[in-house]
Amino acid sequence: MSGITLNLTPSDSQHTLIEKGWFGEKEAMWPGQKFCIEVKEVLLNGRSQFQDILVFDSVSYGRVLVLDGVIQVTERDEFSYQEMITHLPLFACPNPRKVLIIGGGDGGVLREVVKHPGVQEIHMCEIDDQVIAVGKEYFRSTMSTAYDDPRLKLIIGDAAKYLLEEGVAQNYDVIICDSSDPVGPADVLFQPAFFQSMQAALNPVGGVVITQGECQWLHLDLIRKVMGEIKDMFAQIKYAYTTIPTYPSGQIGFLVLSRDGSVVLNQPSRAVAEGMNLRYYSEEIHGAAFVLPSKFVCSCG
Ligand code: SPM
Repeated sequence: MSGITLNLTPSDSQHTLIEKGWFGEKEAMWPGQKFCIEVKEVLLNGRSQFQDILVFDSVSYGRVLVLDGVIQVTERDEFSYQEMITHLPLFACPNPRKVLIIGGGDGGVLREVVKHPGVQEIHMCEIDDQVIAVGKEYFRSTMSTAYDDPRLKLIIGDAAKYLLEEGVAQNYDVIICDSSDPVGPADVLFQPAFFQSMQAALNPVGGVVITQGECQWLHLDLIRKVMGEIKDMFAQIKYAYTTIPTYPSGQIGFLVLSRDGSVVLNQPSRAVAEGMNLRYYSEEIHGAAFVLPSKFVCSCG
């Protein structure tokens, strides 16, 4: 963590998203609908090399982090996303020892990964050190709580480049791609070449990849397209989802992938240990997350 300091240039653009005390999300990926949150106080509004960053305290959702006009986390419901994108692959993987987090600079996924005592090495590749700095400054007691864990190696850089150059040698047991949406810096993380790099970096025996998989209600075409593009790369391609009120349409999905046909993706391979302090994930919800509505199951099952 040392050496990363908050250093944003001024940005006014996100203030246009706050009108009469209400923040309204940019709706580029969900035309015709807009989620709004009542603002108590704007704490930060600036621009990093990669994106606009806004932090505000809200009236009913706690502190909120917004990147490029899109809500990334609110303190009230972030645990649903962070626990599910972390514990679905970590509990499905029979023996997770080495984990890669892609993105995740706010620290929430890292907070969950460190709860697994069997994990020996955690690599996190985040392109924007300013998201880490913002997490450290504004979410230090809620999300950015594990940056001092001795198992962590932080890589500030482009995950696509990192995986191409270093991935094959790593043999990760779990890869978690905690990306923002495919508009701006995260676009590359939804391309087939990036999935190929994750496949090459994954342990072929028992390894599990999970990626932020957008929303069944809004992005079925995108989900179907990505699943089609990667169908020859993995022995198993499954889709799961979680509920979360502050993401568009109240839910977000995950692509859950393995090169190993024998890994059971939709069930935990171990019991939840005492003291993990989980608020959303459970053995039952692990299985339920893979049960899709019949309208979607034919495309994503
Ligand atoms: N560690 C939390 C980072 C959140 N990353 C995912 C954000 C996705 C935001 N957009 C959701 C749109 C879903 N259709």
